[in-house]
Amino acid sequence: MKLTTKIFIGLLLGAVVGLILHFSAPSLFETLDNYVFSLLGTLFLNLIKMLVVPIVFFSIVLGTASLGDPKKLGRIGGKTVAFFLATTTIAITIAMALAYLFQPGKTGIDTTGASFESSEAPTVVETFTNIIPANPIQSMAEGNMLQIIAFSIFIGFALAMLGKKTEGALRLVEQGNDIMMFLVNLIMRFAPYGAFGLLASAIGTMGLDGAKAMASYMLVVLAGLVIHGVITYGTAVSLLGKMNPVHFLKGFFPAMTVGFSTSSSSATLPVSMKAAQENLNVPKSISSFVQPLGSTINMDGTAIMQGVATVFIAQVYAVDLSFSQLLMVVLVAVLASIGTAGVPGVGLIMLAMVLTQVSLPVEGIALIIGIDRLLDMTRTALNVTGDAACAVVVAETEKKHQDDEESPQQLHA
Ligand code: DAS
Repeated sequence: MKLTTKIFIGLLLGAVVGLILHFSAPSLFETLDNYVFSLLGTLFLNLIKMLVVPIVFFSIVLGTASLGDPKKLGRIGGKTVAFFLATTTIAITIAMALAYLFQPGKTGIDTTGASFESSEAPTVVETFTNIIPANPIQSMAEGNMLQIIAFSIFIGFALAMLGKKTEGALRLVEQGNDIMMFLVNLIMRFAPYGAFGLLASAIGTMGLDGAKAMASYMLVVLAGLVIHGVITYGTAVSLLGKMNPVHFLKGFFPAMTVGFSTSSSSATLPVSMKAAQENLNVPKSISSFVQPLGSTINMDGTAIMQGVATVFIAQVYAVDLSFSQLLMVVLVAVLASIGTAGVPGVGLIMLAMVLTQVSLPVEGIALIIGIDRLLDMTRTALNVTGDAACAVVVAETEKKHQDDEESPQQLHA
């Protein structure tokens, strides 16, 4: 049986058991929650939290190193990275705006009992000044994600500049990243049981309010994905890519369905590149640079989930996020997407990192973990679409250069 099906079953069972116990046997629920549901949920959450720091380190070092020498990155690389950073920032901004507009987390769920340290929010200036870690090992021990990301970018940059001299170290990082991806897949096998425990506990505690909160969270994320896909990518493809957005959508649809069904940008890459080259006339040279890079460092769908989830969890726990904290969420999510590899469930692990950075309880993930696999399918479809939109735009803007570059050859021909 497919893992997705198992997670659905865990999800459904958790919701049903939680609701039945909530209304018919609250005392029995208490006992089961303490010895079964919370145990399963905490185990799963800790497995996820265990991987956050090493995944961020290895994947961002690798993502940055794969950009190569900035000088060699050149025009195409510069345009590609600029497009990725711009669209990811727009994505998370749309996501947080929608979450504030529709307030999915304001469901009156009583979370006053929840205890978590919400450290004093740093000002905007502090946010930027203390990005550079005085002691990277301490940053890792404390889970200071912005500092870990900054340190990882420096290491990746050094690997890119030192090239052959440090190919051994680069190989080591690649293997470290492979180990992390293996562990993500291993942990996701436990997801059905974790989803069951977390959902039974959450629904059993909150009743229908909890179910309503999850449903509204899901709808806001889906709305963000559609708005970003239609407006941001539609505008970029038609204005910059000089392509009819409907033609773009039709041409790339086969890859979107593969992204949806696999929940993995990396697994979808061959189909994404084929669709871009054959249906959207993106030159192979541009497609084979932009799309593999994008499947690693560009995940707008994931950023949208993280933006909505962060505001949603803050609302559920009645935490007012300050402006600098919101800025921090954008920064961390954009920088985190540099490393997030395209495998199922990795966005959820990165969400734990974003929540840590703004001192929100990672336990809040319990509310959304059950339905995350479904959302993972939808956001992966958007992730791969963003890479294709970038390829179309870069290809169009490169045309005038390619004409110039081709004309000398024509003269010699
Ligand atoms: N499943 C990831 C991808 O492949 C996205 C995510 O986990 O958010 O793009």
